[in-house]
Amino acid sequence: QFKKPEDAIKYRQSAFTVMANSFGKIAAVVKGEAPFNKDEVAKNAAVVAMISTLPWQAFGPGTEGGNALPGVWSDNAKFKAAGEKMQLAVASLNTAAQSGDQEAIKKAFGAAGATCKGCHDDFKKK
Ligand code: ASC
Repeated sequence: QFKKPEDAIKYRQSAFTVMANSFGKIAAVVKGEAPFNKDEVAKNAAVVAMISTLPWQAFGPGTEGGNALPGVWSDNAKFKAAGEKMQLAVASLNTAAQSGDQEAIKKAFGAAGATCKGCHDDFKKK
C-alpha cells in the first residue's frame, strides 16, 4: 500500500490531523467556547469515527519514525489495544453526537479524549 516508509508516516499523520481538527471542533463546543449546533457536532463526530479506522494500517513493519515512539513496534499488542480502545470510544462519541444529547456528548467526549492522551503518553514523542 505504501511505496516508502515516508508515505506511511505522511498517511497516518494526515489521518490524525483530520481527526484532531474535527475532535477540536467538538472540544470547543464541549468547553462552551463555541455554540452547540447538533448537526455540526454530529458531522464532526462522524468524521472522527470514520477516520479513526485509518491510521493503523500505516504503522506496519519498517515504518518506524515520525512522531511514533519505538514502542509502537516493540510493544505492538499494547499499541493495537490502545488504538482499538480509542476507536470504540469515538464510536460511542459518534452515537451520542447523532442523538444530540448534550450531556451524553460531554461524557463520551471526555472518555474519548482520555484514550487519545493515554496512547500519546506511551507511544507518541513529546
Ligand atoms: C485533541 C487532540 C488530542 C486530544 C487530546 C485529549 O483535540 O488533538 O490529541 O484532543 O489532547 O487529551
